[in-house]
Amino acid sequence: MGTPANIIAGSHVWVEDLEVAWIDGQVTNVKGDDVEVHASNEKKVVANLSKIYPKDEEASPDGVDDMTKLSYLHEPGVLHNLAIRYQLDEIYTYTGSILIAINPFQRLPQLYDIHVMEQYKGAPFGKLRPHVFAIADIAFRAMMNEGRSNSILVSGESGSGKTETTKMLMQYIAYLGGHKGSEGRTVEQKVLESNPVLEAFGNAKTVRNNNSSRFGKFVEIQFDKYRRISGAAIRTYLLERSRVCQISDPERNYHCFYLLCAAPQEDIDKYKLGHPKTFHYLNQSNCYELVGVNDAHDYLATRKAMDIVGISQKEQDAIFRVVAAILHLGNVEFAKGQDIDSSVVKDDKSKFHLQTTAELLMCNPNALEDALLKRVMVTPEEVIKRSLDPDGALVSRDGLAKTIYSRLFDWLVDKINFSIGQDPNSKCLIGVLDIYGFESFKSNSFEQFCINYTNEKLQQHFNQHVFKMEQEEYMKEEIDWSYIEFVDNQDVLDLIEKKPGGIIALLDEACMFPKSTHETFSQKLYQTFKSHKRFIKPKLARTDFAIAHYAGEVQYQSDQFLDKNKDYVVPEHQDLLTASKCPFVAALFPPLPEETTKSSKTSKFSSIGSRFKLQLQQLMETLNSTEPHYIRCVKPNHLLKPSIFENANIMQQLRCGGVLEAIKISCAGYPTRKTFDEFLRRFGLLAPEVLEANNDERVACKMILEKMGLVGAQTGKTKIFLRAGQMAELDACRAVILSKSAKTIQRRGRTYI
Ligand code: AOV
Ligand code: MG
Repeated sequence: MGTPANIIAGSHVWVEDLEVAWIDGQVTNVKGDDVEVHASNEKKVVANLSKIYPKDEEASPDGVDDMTKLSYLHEPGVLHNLAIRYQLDEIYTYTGSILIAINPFQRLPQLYDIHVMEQYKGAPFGKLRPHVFAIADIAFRAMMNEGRSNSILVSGESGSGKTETTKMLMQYIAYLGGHKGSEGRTVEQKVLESNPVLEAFGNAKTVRNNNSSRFGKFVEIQFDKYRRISGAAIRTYLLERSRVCQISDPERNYHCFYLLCAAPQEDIDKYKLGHPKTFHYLNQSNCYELVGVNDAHDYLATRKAMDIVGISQKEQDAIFRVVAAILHLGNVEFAKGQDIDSSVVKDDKSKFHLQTTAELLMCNPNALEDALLKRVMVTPEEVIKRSLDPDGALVSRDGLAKTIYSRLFDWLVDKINFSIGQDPNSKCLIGVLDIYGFESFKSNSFEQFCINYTNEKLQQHFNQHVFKMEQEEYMKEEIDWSYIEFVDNQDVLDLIEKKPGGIIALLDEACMFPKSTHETFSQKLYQTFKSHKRFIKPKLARTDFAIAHYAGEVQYQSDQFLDKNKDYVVPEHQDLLTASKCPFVAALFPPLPEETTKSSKTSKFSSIGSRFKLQLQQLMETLNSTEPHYIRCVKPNHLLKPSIFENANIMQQLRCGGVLEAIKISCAGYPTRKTFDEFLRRFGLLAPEVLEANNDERVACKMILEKMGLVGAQTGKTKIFLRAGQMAELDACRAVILSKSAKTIQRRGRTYI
């Protein structure tokens, strides 16, 4: 970001530091390209001139609310500005029209109460302190004024505050477009209450976040012609299924399991529950409780939220019965049977849990045992029952648990959507996207692959919006503009999703070919992408592969990729549950159409990766038809504690999210543009004489700009391009004129406005 100018002895500067990213100091000597700095931690540092940035000594001690107002725009300046604001509990900062939100890790209720909402309603952008409400307000007003759909994209790494931010956005949108004063369950109430329900079943404690969303979510709020909320649709993406059966310390399984174990005694007895410690699916980790969370209270709260979103008592009972059944199912263990490679239910304890699972799912216990232990093989000659060995039975058990849980989650989403209702006549909507952030763990599997793929897609959308579209537009309009370069990530996306030949396509191929293993799959990847810039074969790994993502390199373990990509319900499990006496359970497993059951069971599979890719494509199409707004959430520290601002870590997040490039572009460019016609309709009243003179539109716009003395604004071929802040200036003048004329009209005894 710009090389330093005029660095001499005595200059106040920022210099790179391994520990705190950037440290300030004063130059003591300059020798050629070497600069000697006396840093504020009393250390002497010698650094190359290109690594030194000037520090603004005149800068306000409280920082600036929009980075584009910084006089020196560079990484240390941006970071320092965020740091001083964060210490003052100013967690929001703009960079042009993008909002940066730094997780406070403490409740700040005064920041979100109803009075604050009132203030932001209709307030010109930039007039009040930066806020999520301001972003929701522009989206809402843009929709009102232009009749166009808008979307708000919330991104950031795990634990950075996306879900909390989304909740505030929804609350504010409900406040703006809600049915004020109406009794009962309004659309917006149902939308808001869908949160605790989906969180209970789709969120869990991870090492990064005590309430981590393990699914992606896009909420589409529909408005009627009076711009009131008339419907909503919630789309979810790829719930992490493996968590149901496998967790590692100190993480937890999905919240609903612990809530249910803390239910009132009556429910505990009904479902034969006990302490979470007694269940295998929960006791693989030693974490049972969350600080500040009361599971007993949350159980009741979840049921109340379920009431509001329209889930009946009967359905609620069935839902929790299924949740309990999964816990019992996880406790069924297996031992070697008499025949080779066969297995039996291990002991009385396991038999009890098997019996209880069958009771709760209302299916035949013998049929359940068979479904867990045996597979039916159909050969041209005969139908034979083959036994599974204890390991096979364990896989079968966990597969069943995962399938039931993911069907349950999908049922909840469908039910909520049905109960909220869609407005088929709605012409405009506001979409809010809260999707899992970029993940890179020690061990990364298919889930991380899909999550990071999603983030690549969104990053491209962001790039396209902020970078490509700006530049293309400037070039098209032939206005003065010097090209700013940025790194596009299309090559990573090609690597993953290209058809044929991308990783997902190769994975599908491997899944369809019965002899494939993760070894053959990895070999195929190594061969195919030998010279791909974004694909890396790690030196010491035999089957791992790495991708150079926009946010950094991630190494994936391929061993479960094939299994996890197969959305395949074992026919025995399917038949068992279709036959359940409980209509709720049976409905989770509708009978398969004739055709699929007849065709060969091994070669047909439905690919999770390909379906996910399709879902993402659809999401992108929806987003592309809207006017996007971006909120970048930042996680200030890994301890999840207030007031700790880890410089290097935050710098990395700003870099990954493209925030630094976006700042540069929005500063250098023209963040506001209006067609001549739009501009004249809005600002013609600033110069009525220009309109009266019947000038050509372009000339008229130019004359208005000149009259208002806007320096730097440009007139393109079809549009006016304004520098940051100029729109607000014009709006302020317009407001003065409007209020004057309103007064005149009122004085005449008639009120129009
Ligand atoms: P995420 O959605 O970005 O992570 P969350 O929104 O769940 O992150 O935020 C994590 C935690 O940070 C919350 O549980 C709160 O304790 C705290 N927090 C975040 N934003 C605020 C706020 N504005 N005010 C107060 N506390 C906040 V993930 O879903 O893991 O990618 O998968
Ligand atoms: Mg979340």
